[in-house]
Amino acid sequence: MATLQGILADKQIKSDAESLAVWGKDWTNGFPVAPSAVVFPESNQQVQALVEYALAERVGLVPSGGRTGLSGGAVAGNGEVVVSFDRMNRILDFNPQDRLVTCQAGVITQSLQEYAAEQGLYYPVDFASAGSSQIGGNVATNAGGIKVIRYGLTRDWVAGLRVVTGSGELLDCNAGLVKNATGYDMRHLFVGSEGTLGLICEVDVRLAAQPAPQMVMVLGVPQVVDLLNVLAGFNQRLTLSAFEFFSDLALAKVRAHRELPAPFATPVAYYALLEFDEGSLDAAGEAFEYCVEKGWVVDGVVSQSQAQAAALWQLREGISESIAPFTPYKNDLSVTIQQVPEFLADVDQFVQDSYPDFEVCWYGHIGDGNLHLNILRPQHLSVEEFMAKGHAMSPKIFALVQARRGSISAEHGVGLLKRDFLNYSRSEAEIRLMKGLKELFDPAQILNPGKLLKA
Ligand code: 2HG
Ligand code: ZN
Repeated sequence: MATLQGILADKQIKSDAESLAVWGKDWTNGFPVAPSAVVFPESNQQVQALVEYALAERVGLVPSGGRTGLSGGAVAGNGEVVVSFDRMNRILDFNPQDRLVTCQAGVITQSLQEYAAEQGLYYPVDFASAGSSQIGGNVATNAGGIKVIRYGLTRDWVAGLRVVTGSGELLDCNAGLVKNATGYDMRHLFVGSEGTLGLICEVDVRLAAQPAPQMVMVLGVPQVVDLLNVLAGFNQRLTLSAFEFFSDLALAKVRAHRELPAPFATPVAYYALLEFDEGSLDAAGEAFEYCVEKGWVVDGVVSQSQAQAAALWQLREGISESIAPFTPYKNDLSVTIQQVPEFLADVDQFVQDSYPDFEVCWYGHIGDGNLHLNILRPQHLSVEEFMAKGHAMSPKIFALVQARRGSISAEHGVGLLKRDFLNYSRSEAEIRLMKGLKELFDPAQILNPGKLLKA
């Protein structure tokens, strides 16, 4: 009989109740948490041995990174063994000519950002949970975040992967090459596969040139439709690194939570947060004046120092944490940028018609079409009552997304939360082919069972 003790040292195995509770879940609530053990491999060979073990014992493996996910992708609810990459957290190699850094999957995003800066380079994928999330998890979910309009998603920076499939084979995909026209690029299949096709052990990450120091502007924009006019007005004059938005309700929550000052004296329905190179300040000033003349923007503030830039970013990046105590009904949706105002109005209308006492707290990455929909729980409803209403709401909201050929999960993944709704964004034929790929890479269905695809 195969045993975990035959593969790993005692310190690499945990099965006490507290550890099972901690490593058995991510930031998503509401799913049962019941892993049988948590293991901490230290090498690709140990990961392979764990897959052999799972095949022999017919037990599921749930890969686990920083557990900051919001779709239950790292929840182990069924006696699975959680494979944590916490001990595979070394940077293995750096190659300045190729601007490539090879990371073990458990390297924290922020550590990679800092390492890149030490080399005079830049890792541009960034988001509020960068201090805890891990590179392997970012790749598994194709993490997006706040710089996508300039730098793209995690996928764009993955130059190679070492992955163990559900058959226990270690694949070496693309090895850091820029050009490689030898057929199917399996690296990209693993990006966003949520641990269902293989366990990501190592990632070759391409780094970018360091940008100039950044400046941040926050603008007051009364109408949603004008957020896109402002975006176009700035895009015509300069290169933006970020274009985010939040509603006045979102601002109120984050300000109360972090005791932050208002960006300007009079509240406005929506705010845009823009970031750009300091050399673009004059062009940004021109764009600002143009937007004010047009009546799209009624107020604005620009950072005078790096500290002020960071303080303004808190107004956006602190929102998710600040509303968590309200146990919000959460969704992460996208449509093409041009459809954002109409889509947002559709959702607002639906919520108002169906649940007039619900408040929508809008924010997100509007510059790339990604809206975070958070509906706050009214005090008179218990968490259970509110979640039941949320459950009833989901298919209706997803139908609005589907009507616009949008995505029911723009950047947070499918996991358990969206699994049963995948058909709102992917066709029957696509889902059939996805299941075929799952069968090919994980014939015994041991990798992150029950996530992304229904059995
Ligand atoms: C963000 O952009 C994160 O702040 C979290 O993706 C979004 O909690 C959310 O809805
Ligand atoms: Zn986001």
